[in-house]
Amino acid sequence: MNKMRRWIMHVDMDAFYASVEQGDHPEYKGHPVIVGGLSARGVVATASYEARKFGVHSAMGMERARKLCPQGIYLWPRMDRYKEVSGQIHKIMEEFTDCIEPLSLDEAFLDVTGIAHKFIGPMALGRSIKERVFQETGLIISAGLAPNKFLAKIASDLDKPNGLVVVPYGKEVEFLQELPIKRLWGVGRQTEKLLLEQGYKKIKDIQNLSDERPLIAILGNQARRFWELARGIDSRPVESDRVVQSIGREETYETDLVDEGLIDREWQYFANRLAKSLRKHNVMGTTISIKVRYNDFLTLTRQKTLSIPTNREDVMLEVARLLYAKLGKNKPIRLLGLTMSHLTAPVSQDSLFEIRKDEGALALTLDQLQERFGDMAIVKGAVWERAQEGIGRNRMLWGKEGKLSSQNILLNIKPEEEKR
Ligand code: TTP
Ligand code: MG
Repeated sequence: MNKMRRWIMHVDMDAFYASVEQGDHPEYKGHPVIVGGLSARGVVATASYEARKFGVHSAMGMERARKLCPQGIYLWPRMDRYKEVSGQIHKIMEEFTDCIEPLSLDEAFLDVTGIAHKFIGPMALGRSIKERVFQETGLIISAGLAPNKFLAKIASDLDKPNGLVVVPYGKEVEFLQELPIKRLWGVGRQTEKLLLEQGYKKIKDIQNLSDERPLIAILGNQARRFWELARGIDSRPVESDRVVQSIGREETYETDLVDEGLIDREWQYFANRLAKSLRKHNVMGTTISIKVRYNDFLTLTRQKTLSIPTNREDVMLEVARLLYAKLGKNKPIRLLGLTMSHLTAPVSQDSLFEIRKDEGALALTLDQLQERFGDMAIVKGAVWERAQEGIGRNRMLWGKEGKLSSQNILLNIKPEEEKR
């Protein structure tokens, strides 16, 4: 392999959660396994390839899945176990390179440029990593190797399961030409619709343009980037140092919320938990967002950016209440969420609202007590009440043994560079 050439690998585990379950329970092997929320409003997180034959897939309602595949093995997710396996896989990857950018528990980019010369070709390199992972964990990854991230990501998906696809240098344009334009990064449904209306169906329709100008009307300042992607040009590096970009919490309710008192108590609860998460990550933030989904699935988000960063529970609560009040809708609510973004290192002042000076200190003490005596040992009245009820009633998709699981804590992680 040519030493000078950049080689990027994208790996994605096949049917990750379900495969871990099959590995841990050999009796499930060869059978349709469906992992997800098993409650009435639960959603399929993933389905083994045996179950996919029945038409079951991620994000499908659990009731529908059960109808399609009544003989399936239905399981709650075991996030701790998946995290553990994910860590194991990460370690194996580190045997090859330390330039790894994890995208989720089961997906990562690897810059393998530095080790390419040790292999006969990219195919051999890919096979070697796949084999190591299989030996150690019994799990199968699909991988793509290409001159850049964009192509590697597409390649890993093309021959799933157990795929290994290499995009050789010089074949970038050919590789992309027949793919639908929605494969271009950043093309969401709306953009796809606009592009289709203008006659851009396949990536080759964009490749045929001599420059990006005809795309500007649709894509604005992103036109150049899309035009380059269509030609397989993408110079972004694999970012191994990543930082948390936002922290939030959201919940889907088994029973729609109508009572304003209960809704307010949710904001109190969210603000309390969010403040704790921010302190735990030792960050503050300036942008507070709420998300409200009504029972007709209308989903609204509103945000407010403060002039100085905060991690204060009362500030977040006030902002959440204000934003919520402004929505002015009177409809049953299916989901609520509260998120803090534009995170920064903590600053000492926080005088946006009139608050007692010692509140910051009090908050810290509460955290320390909670650490010692468990999460619910000491929390303020409404929050405590809410937490008690949450145990029975408001469990999330994933909530299991009376604990609000980490699944509803949204940690949005982005590469450092994008944050700057
Ligand atoms: P994916 O890689 O999208 O799916 P997968 O690994 O199950 O299957 P494959 O890659 O072979 O198509 O997601 C990885 C894990 O993330 C998946 O096992 C379960 C979880 N997940 C959800 O919880 N909800 C979702 O909607 C999706 C897509 C995934
Ligand atoms: Mg996967």
